[in-house]
Formats: sequence, C-alpha cells, structure tokens
Amino acid sequence: MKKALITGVTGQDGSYLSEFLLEKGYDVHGIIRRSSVDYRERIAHIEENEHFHLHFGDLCDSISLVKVINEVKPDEIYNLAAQSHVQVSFDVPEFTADIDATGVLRVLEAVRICGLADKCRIYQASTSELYGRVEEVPQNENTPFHPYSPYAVAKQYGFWITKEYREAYNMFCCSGILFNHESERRGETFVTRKITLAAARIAQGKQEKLYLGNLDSLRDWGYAKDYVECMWLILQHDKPEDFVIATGVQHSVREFCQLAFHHAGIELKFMGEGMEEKGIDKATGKVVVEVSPDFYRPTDVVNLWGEPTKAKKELGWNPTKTTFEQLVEIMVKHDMEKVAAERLKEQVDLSEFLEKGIVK
Ligand code: NAP
Ligand code: F7E
Repeated sequence: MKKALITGVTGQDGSYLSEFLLEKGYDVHGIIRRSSVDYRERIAHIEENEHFHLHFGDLCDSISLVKVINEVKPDEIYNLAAQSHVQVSFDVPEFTADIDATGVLRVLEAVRICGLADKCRIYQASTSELYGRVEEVPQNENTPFHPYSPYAVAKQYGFWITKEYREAYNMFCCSGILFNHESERRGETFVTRKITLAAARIAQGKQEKLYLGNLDSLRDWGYAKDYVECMWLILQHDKPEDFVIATGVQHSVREFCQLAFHHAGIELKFMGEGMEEKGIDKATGKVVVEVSPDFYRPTDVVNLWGEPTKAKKELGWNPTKTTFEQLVEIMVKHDMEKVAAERLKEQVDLSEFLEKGIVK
C-alpha cells in the first residue's frame, strides 16, 4: 500500500485529494495545526477511515516536519499548505513568506534529512499567480513569471526551490502551476464562494447586498475535484516536470456573478462604471451588487488564462470535465441548500424558545 503525506489537508484541495487517494488505495497521512476552534469540517467525513491518519505539525516548524516525515516515510508528499489568500498576503507578508516560501524549503530539506531523497516524490502547489502582471496571454509553461503580490513572490521562491532540489539532488519534485479552482468547499472569502453564498442569501431574504472589488478581473476557473487528479498524475509521470493546469476558458468576475445569481433565481443587469457600477435585480429594480474600495488590492492580477496543452498531451488529463457553467451551478445549488437548512434550523430554534415562553 502506497503512503501519501498531505500538508494543508484541512483545506479545499487537501480534502478532495485525501478522498481521491483513499479511493486509489493509498494510506493517507495529513498534517494539521492545533486550533482553538473546529476547522476540520472538510475532512470530518473521512476521519473514521482506517487508512486516514492525522499528525500535528506546522510548516513554520522544521522539527515537526522531520518528525512526521521520518515516522510516516511517505512515497509521495503533496505540499498544499499555504497562506493562500492573495489579498491577506498584503496584510501578513512576512507570515506568507514564512509558509509559502521558506515552508517549501523546510519540506524539501526534511525529506533529505530523513534519507528519503531517492524514494519520496514531492508535489509543490504552485500557482498561476506567478504570471501576475501577465507578459503573455494565454499562459503556458514557457511564459515568464511576473509575480504581483506578496503571495505570488513567496510562491515564486517555492517554485524555484523545488526546481533547484530537482536539479541539485536529482529529487523527483515538481510543481503544478494551477489556475484558480473552486468548489462548494472553497473558502468563503474567495470571490466565487463569496458570490455563490451571497446569491443564495439574497435570494432567500437573508442578505441585502453583495459588495465586491474589481468586476473586470478575468480568471480561468476550474473545479477543484478535477484538479486534484492532476496533482496525482504529475507524480505518476515517468519524469519530474512542471505542468500548467487550467481549463483554457476565461471569464470575468461580473460574468461569474451574473450566472450565479441566475441559478439563484435572480436575473441581474449591470449599470454604471468603475466604483459606480451596480448589479440590479431586473424583476424588482433593487440594487443587490455594489462595488467597494475595500476589496481592491494594491496590485491586482487581472488577466489569467491558462493553456493546458502539455497536461492534456503528457498526462492525458481532461481540462473541461466540469465546465464553467456546471461549476457555477454546483456551487450555487450547494449554497442554496446550505442557506435553506440554516433558515430551517433558525425556525426550529425559534419555535423551541416560543414553546418554552423564552421569546413571545
Ligand atoms: P486553502 O483552502 O486555503 O487551504 C490551505 C491549507 O494550508 C489549510 O489546510 C491550512 O490549514 C494549511 N496551512 C496554512 N498555514 C499552515 C501552516 N503554517 N502549517 C501547516 N498548514 C498550514 O487552500 P487551497 O485552495 O486548498 O489551496 C491548496 C494549495 O494550492 C495552496 O498552497 C494554495 O496556495 C495553492 N493554490 C490554490 C489555488 C486555488 O485556486 N485554490 C490555485 C493555485 C494554487 P488550516 O486549516 O489550519 O488553516
Ligand atoms: O480573487 C477579484 C480579485 O480572491 C479573484 C487563490 O486560491 O487563486 C486564488 O487567488 C479575483 C481577483 O482569488 C472581490 O481582485 C473582485 O482579481 O477569488 P480571489 P485569487 O486572488 O485569484 C490563485 C490561483 C491562488 O493561487 C490563490 O491561492 O477577483 N475580486 N471582488 C475579489 N476577490 C475577492 N477575494 N473578494 C472580492 O470581493
């Protein structure tokens, strides 16, 4: 039985990758951080699986990494742990560099210290943010990098140190340069999930308005569940190489918003420009989307569009298994049900208080 170690196992990708590897018959080990609140929601359903194991550790802490890697002796490591929010990286640039840059070095060195350099294959979660202030559209493996946020600069170190260890020590370590991938498990402050949750809440009377930043920003959005397969395929390839993983299709934040509201039963029309632009519910005339300067970034990446030809040819991966339209529908359907369940629970809770005479 092959053993995989996943850092960032509690995240969106870590949870899907764990499910994928368990289905493939792996013994899956994940590194988790101690927290005062429950943050294991995404992996709660697999925690009872006898082939799923959790270990405390932190990408800031070399000793913990050496300890876990030495104990598990994994065949494959998927380094997904990161401070992954681009806007937050402007607020905590040093922490972001510690995890997203030096953290990668710590994992690679821990593998060497444990004497596993010849045996253990390592996947590094690189990102389309490396293309940043893009020098070419669409972007492929040969497009020059131009990182444009503290997050991207840190991830660029992670990319290059992974390549360096491959060349210096002949290690099987590779980067997947993944474009944005989303899902019903996406963190609630990334733009897609923020939109699908707001559309569901507005449609069900639980929220008045959605405030967004740059509506013109363009992204190549895929489905996270499809993308974790590629991480695995990269490590099964006969030679260690880096791959762009994307759908090859691009949409704006505005288009995402319009489609999400449509699936929530609200047809939007956008009027005005820049900070004055508004999304109006055609049926009621109410403004439900507004632009706020709070969600603008000091430097923003506005034109990401990936070209996944190499992954298609060499890994046999299908980039459009789930289309953009299906992705938006999946996310909205999930959030409509989530909000409906919350409303139902509120009603049940309220009726209990009414019955007990606590509220009248
Ligand atoms: P995510 O949902 O934000 O998950 C990040 C994970 O990293 C969480 O499990 C988090 O643990 C863990 N983590 C953060 N700091 C850590 C530390 N100091 N030590 C150990 N673990 C730590 O991110 P994601 O969307 O799944 O993305 C996975 C990886 O792919 C990240 O490296 C991200 O930068 C990269 N990436 C993502 C995308 C995308 O579109 N999703 C695209 C390209 C690349 P807690 O639960 O304890 O916070
Ligand atoms: O922003 C614009 C924002 O935060 C997308 C991470 O997984 O993918 C992700 O990074 C775009 C940006 O993702 C809001 O300015 C407008 O242009 O959803 P996001 P991201 O920055 O692309 C890459 C590939 C990663 O590697 C990262 O880990 O949408 N935008 N209005 C907004 N963004 C947010 N968050 N919130 C808004 O209100």
